[in-house]
Amino acid sequence: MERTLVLVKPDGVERGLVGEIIGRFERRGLRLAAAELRTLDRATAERHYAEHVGKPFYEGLVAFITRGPVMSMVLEGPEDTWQIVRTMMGPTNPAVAAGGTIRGDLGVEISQNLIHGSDSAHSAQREIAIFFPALG
Ligand code: 3AN
Repeated sequence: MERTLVLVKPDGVERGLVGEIIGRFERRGLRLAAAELRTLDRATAERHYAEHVGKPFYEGLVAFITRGPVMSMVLEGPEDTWQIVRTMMGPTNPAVAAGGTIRGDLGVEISQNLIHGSDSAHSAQREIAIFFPALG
């Protein structure tokens, strides 16, 4: 069993897509291990996006992720569950995401790309510790 962190970002919550997105993961066979709707403070957002500090889109990214509630969750499944989730999400830029992926079916803009998923087993561990320290 392996766990990964997923966030439905503020755009997804605002558009009422939380159920649609969680439903896709559940239908695929992944299990919810934890979930909480919360508005991130700046410190948590900065911790989460530490690898992007200094990039041109960093300030916009922090403003976006803190503008309203995110649905944070831990999903559980087989080995490399983080990879299953990433494949279902589609690439970072929804404009080039294939149909059948979450971003390809539901989004069009990179700055409003609906969802975050950990990009490795190591990132999953780090991010779960930020959002759900009790699971660590
Ligand atoms: P992903 O969310 O697919 O893991 P990352 O980790 O490379 O992508 O980027 C984190 C977030 O930063 C993305 N979800 C997106 O919102 C934003 N982002 C990444 N690259 C760009 C870019 N070139 N322009 C605007 N926003 C970006």
